[in-house]
Amino acid sequence: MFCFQCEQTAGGKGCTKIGVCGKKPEVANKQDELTCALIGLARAAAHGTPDAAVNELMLQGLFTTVTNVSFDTVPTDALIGRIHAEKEKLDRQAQDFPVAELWSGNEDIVSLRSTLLLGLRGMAAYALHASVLGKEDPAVTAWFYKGMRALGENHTAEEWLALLMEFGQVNLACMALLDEANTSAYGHPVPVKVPLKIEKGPFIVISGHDLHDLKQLLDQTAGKGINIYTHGEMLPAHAYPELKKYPHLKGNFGTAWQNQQKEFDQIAGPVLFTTNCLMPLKPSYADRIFTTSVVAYPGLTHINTVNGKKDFSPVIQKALELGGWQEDRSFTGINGGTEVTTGFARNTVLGVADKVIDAIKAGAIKHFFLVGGCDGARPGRNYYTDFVKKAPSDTMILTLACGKYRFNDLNIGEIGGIPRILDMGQCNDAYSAIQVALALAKAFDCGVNDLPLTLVLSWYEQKAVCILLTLLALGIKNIYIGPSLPAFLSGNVLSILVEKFNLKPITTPEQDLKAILG
Ligand code: SF4
Ligand code: SF3
Repeated sequence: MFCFQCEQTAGGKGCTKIGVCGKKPEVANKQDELTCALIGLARAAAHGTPDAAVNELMLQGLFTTVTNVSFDTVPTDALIGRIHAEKEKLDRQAQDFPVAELWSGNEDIVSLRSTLLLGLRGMAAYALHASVLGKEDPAVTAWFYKGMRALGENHTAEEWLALLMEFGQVNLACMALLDEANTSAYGHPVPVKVPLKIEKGPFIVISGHDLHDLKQLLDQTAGKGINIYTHGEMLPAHAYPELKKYPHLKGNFGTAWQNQQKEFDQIAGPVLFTTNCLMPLKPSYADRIFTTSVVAYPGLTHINTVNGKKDFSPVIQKALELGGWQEDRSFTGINGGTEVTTGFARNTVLGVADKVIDAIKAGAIKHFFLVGGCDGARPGRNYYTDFVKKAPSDTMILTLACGKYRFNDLNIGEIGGIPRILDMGQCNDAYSAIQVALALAKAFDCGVNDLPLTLVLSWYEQKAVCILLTLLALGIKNIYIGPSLPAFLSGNVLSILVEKFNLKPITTPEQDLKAILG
């Protein structure tokens, strides 16, 4: 096996024996085969018109290979079979890409090609979430084929860089599509305080990014005496009016994904994983984990879509069987807080834009930091907690994705009635952050790079890759990135990004704050 797609890759170079994430060699090899089959499908699509089912296969195939999504070869094998069947229908001549060549060749070319592939994997997740809500952008869909075909072609370094920038723009369109899908289905997020307590009685914890799965689960549990708690990236769901209206959507359980093996120990309710990040199971809770969509783990009950609907009865049954805890249980965030706030997506923040602009002009707000991205297990990730704690009291912290659990239970005060930590949502809500930045730049009649705004990002998996490419494609410079640099960026490719975009690896909170604030 070879895999170097995520931040925790072995030795900062690549997993070759088994994944640090727990992915076994046979799973990694099967996912390579799947990727090569998808390149074959993209080639075939150039000679025919892929229908909705083929488009969905493309998204599912790419999303399956995202870190902490699938630990099972069986559904991957089934996908490969379906991809080959569709490829035959589109063009019998089209060849899969040779698996042996997927990660080999000139170091810089492999780096650039891999960056595009990993970005496409991330974007597929967003496109799939939008598609289950009935939203599709033909230009985005078409680019999956273009990008996957490109992986099987020879390009110069300049051409690969141009493809990466084009991809970044397409991913912006994809995040806009998902924003439109989420807000048109569930309304615009509003600020909301979310308790970290589990009430007595049966409950279900739902993890991952898929709001449509949550909606179906809420409908199917209504009036059954079962409470629903979000976990990980599902937290921002509480802010959507059409989801928050359910009285049994009670609160949030646990923190970011890497703490699940500890937090799920002896949990008295089932946990449903709608997307990443699933970790290898521990015996103390293995009997109560359920998967759906592309998430897969051997031996677990998987909830399939039948006629466009999911039947969560097995999860509901498990919740009733386990019965929950006999008394309310209080939990805290990483810093001891008992509640967290979310819902500061673009509509809310732009709704108080006048106040924000006045506060900047009056000097009450000196700087904005976007401190967000994926979380992970590395000790160096305390940087982000310390950064937020040490940021001066006249600075605002925008945040998103699961990296926020490092500090979202902190109370660091308000500026002019606006909390200093503003949770904008999931990783894909980077779209909201971009909209806010563009609106501020317009109000001040300057470029985004001239705003008192610095992005301090944490990365882990491939959705972070597609977002970073979008930010670079928008010309955003001076982004701080950590806790370590991607193994898939070769020395030369990294030099180009540093030179062109002034991409900076994080150092210490003190040093970086000093450099930013001068
Ligand atoms: Fe290693 Fe990350 Fe790949 Fe897992 S996803 S095998 S940890 S590089
Ligand atoms: Fe987190 Fe896995 Fe990336 Fe959507 S849930 S941000 S790591």
